[in-house]
Amino acid sequence: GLSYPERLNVVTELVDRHVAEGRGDRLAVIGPSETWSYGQLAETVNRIANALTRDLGLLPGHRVMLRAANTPMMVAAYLAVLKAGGVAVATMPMLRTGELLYPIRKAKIALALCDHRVVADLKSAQSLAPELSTIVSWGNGELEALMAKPGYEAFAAADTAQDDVCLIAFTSGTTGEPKGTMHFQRDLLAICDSYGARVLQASPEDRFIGSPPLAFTFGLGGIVLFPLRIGAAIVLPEKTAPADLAAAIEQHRASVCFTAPTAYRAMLAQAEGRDLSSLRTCVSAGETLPKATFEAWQAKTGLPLMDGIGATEMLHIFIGAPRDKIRPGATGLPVPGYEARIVDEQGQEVPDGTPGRLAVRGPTGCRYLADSRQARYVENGWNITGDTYLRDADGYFWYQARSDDMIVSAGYNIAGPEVEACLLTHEAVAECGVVGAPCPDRGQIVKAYVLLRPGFAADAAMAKTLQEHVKATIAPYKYPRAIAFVTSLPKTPTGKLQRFALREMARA
Ligand code: 3SK
Repeated sequence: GLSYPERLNVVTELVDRHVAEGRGDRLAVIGPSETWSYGQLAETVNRIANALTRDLGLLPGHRVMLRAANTPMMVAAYLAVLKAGGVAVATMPMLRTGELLYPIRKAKIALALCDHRVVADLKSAQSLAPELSTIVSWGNGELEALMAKPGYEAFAAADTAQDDVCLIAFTSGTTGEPKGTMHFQRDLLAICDSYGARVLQASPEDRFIGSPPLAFTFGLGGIVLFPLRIGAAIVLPEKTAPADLAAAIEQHRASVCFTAPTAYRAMLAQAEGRDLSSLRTCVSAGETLPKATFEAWQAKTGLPLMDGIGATEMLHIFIGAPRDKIRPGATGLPVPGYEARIVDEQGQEVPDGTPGRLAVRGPTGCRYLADSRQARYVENGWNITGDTYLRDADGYFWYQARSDDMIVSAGYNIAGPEVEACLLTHEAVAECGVVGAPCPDRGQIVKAYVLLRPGFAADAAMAKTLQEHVKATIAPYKYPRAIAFVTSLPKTPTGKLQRFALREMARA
């Protein structure tokens, strides 16, 4: 098993150790306009940690919201919160005012650090949630003025315990409210020392790149924690759309890539002529990896896609396969340190070959922030993932379906009920149901079945209007790419929407 000292601050392990052991000049972060060595990263982290504790009143255990795209400053701000003993609550920059309110209120956040380019929505959220008393932006000189103070270049890491909570990652729920998943200082090392060391097996010469936002723990682990643990470099391109990712791989000779199958497929389609020969390891997660995508990527690059399933609740990937054990079509084997099994509705293990609920346990696991849904997600110490899987006789796990209403589109988890709630705020919508429809490119797309109020025309212009309404109200990636106008929706006798019936219609 993995064991860590009782007193543990992850930033000492992830950053300062490299400097202390003479690796301060090694490349740590390659951004669009700045490149930092490990020494420069350590100093930037220290300057922010001093600003947080000396100027902004941060005490160990305080929660700090972080809001930015994947930039070098976002990485440094994240690490600074951890080094100061705070709790990082990162949010995706595309979240809008309404979506920021829940984490602010639920995690009782008083302080936020934010890239000035995406501060507008956070300021609007602040006007509705005054408990967020302080927002400090960077990129406009505000945070930089504090960081520049004399004596701020050094900072002694907070004396945190290995089981102090250091991050809360919010996951979207199927039934509306997101859940805050809490992770300990030691968890951030545990994923590096299990998946990172035993499955990924990267080297300090590697350059890591990827597209998932750092607020999604898939991105945090793959793009930040795994490289820092081994003293490798992080590449953070300005844009992470598939064509931009391929260009950045070529430009920076990136060797380890973390993204979703959708992005690998799009890179195949859009990266014609790009030199991807620097790639050595390509991890695919966030949605199921079709065998056809595995084969097409291998044909183009000569590399197998390393499939994996993780969960925000578990922090990172818990089933995957090292490259010499990959079976195309299967997600893989439990990551060393984790156990996985298939259980029935009563929690009893089912025989190999039988589909059932995937249950997992290991060094990381689900601890929701003040949420009664904890009991539903954890049964006798086993985390129930919400996916239907089967295990074959060789111990490989094969994905069957999702057990809930979550739509997984291009790696994004989108809760159908949230999109429904948004559509219902439009004057033309009387009723609606939102489900995932199969899509060869994105895995699934968001499809809305809409019943209009009398007097509104069910035409292409209305579909466009509703799509724009969703994009303007919640994060744009959640908008329904397909809209079907209907005259009635399938309901139970008690009037509850039958999403399974809509899913069948969407499959037809
Ligand atoms: O498989 C996922 O969706 C996931 C979620 C959180 C962290 C890591 C992964 C791969």
